[in-house]
Amino acid sequence: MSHLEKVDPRIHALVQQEAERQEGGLELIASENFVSLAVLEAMGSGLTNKYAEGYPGRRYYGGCEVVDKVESLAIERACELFGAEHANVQPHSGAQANMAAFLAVADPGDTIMGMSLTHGGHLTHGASVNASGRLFRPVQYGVDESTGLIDIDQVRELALKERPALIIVGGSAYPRVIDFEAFRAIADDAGSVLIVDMAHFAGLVAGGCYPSPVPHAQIVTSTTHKTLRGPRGGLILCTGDYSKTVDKQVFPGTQGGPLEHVIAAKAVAFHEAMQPDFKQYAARVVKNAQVLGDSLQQRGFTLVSGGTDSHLLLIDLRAQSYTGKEAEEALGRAEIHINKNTIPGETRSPFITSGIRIGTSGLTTRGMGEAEMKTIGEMISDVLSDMSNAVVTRVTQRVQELTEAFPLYRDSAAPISSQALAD
Ligand code: DSN
Repeated sequence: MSHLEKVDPRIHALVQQEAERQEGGLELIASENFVSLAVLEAMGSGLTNKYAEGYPGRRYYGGCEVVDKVESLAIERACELFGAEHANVQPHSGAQANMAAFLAVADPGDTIMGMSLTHGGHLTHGASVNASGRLFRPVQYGVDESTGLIDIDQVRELALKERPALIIVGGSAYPRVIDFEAFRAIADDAGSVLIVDMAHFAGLVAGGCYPSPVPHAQIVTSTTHKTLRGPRGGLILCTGDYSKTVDKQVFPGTQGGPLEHVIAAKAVAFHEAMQPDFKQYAARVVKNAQVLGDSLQQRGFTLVSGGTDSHLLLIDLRAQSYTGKEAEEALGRAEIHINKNTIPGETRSPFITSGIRIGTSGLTTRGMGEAEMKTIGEMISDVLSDMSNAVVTRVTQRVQELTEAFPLYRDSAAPISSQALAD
């Protein structure tokens, strides 16, 4: 019996239940992935007990000699993995990384420029409901609605008119490659700092199948848990001349004590991403997304931008008789997990939406390939064209066959719920 089971059987049971849910379903949420047991073990370690405000060698607490080594290793590996001059591995999340990056180059009240949320950007890139849209003066660019591609002429025009302190590019629902060089040229002409939020595609950059923003942007922010397949957390990379200001805005600017157990897990994930098989993984993620996209297109679905260069697909449901919310719920009943998502030109609320977003990072981690993606495209299409219980039941059986053929943690040395918690 694990300690957790002995001390708190209710939470233990819920952890177990979630482990079974993950094992038994098809996780196609584009921002999710499955960490290795090594990452999980580092995250569940006693490093959580240590306070370490400050940075390696310059802490506000004694006894930091071990966590200094952990954090230094994480920094060193992040720089090596992405070819960056400086890394800050302390942001607790992508949102925190973005806020610290913004405050490093802009003051409250300054103009900032980011891609609108409904066009594939992110909440933290200046949306009115987010602190980024309240502390700063946001101006937003978008995609050309007829192509689904970033309208670089609009970006240039807006940047030269508004002369923002910063331009941020990257987001949560843009499936295509971004021209970072063009963004940097615009930022230079407008007197702005270029920040790239590579949260979604960081693992693809690490695996060499998506262009790196690092040579072009002064600051690159990321999460570590999406395609990069690390623990839930944030990361900032920057050029040497921004290192001091970025570090200052993470701590003491926006955060207190770093989560050294999570930083250790980030270091493990960076190490894993430097192994040759991670390159193959990243390439398979993209190929799988393309095959799944083709399969859905063959069944009559419309993909925003016509396809993908990454791990994610954005499906435009305006020609269908159901909303994104209804699609998410119907697929969820069959244990196929995707999320409703706004699309460019959205007219419905973010709780309803006219689109869904699908990603292949998680199922690729499970070992699924092109044949499974074709099948999954058919399963998604079957459920969405007939949401009856009979179809859902039939598809759920196929989901079970697939998940049993591609175990997640079940056949590992220890199950997800007890690896980090075992005696
Ligand atoms: N909420 C994340 C996503 O799903 O893309 C981004 O922060």
